[in-house]
Amino acid sequence: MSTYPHIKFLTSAAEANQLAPDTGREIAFAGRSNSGKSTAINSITQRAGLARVSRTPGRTQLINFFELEPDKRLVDLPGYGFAKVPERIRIKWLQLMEHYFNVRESLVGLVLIVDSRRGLGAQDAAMLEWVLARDRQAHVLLTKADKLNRRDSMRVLQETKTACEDTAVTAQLFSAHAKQGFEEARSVMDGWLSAA
Ligand SMILES: Nc1nc2c(ncn2[C@@H]2O[C@H](COP(=O)(O)OP(=O)(O)OP(=O)(O)O)[C@@H](O)[C@H]2O)c(=O)[nH]1
Ligand SMILES: [Mg+2]
Repeated sequence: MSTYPHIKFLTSAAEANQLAPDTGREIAFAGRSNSGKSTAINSITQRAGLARVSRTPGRTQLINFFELEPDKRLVDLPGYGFAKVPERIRIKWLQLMEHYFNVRESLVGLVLIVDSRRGLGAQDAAMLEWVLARDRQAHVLLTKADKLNRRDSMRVLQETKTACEDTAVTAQLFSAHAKQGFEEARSVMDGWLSAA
């Protein structure tokens, strides 16, 4: 299974006109601020420090593009749901995300990052609706599973699956710290990137 040996940072976009060329296939990572998006990208690609891990929630206000190989990309989307973000930043985020999801032909799937201690929230559900409405795939990573005991982590996984049961959305437990769920995530992503 691929661990993407040639992955490299491609470009950052703060504005709609700065997106990477819309060719080939790409997978976007989205989630609340501080849910563990950048950490998940680093873990799945086995490249510590590739996507910056923030100490201050909400720091990543850019769309960051990483190239796995020519015409295959991962995209780290700016987080949402951070209470202290000013209204004008929130509106800008919404406009940039709407633009991205509306125009992006190369987007094949969304990896939705959800802190397993919080579970799926209203904004996460809205994100899933956006991608499902555009006939894209979606997979939920319930991160920081190392913070829960086995019983609680199984409960949140089951609740997430139940919430998504009428859709094609899949879900799994994930922990960067415990190195849990990397292969499962990679195999979902490889399937999306290689499908005809
Ligand atoms: N215990 C534990 N902590 C984690 C895990 N993954 C991420 N974290 C921590 O969660 C915090 C946020 O991680 P990031 O990867 O920066 O989260 P993000 O979603 O990219 O955050 P923004 O870019 O600010 O939206 C960091 O302090 C990480 O060390 C995990 O699997 N287990
Ligand atoms: Mg980040």
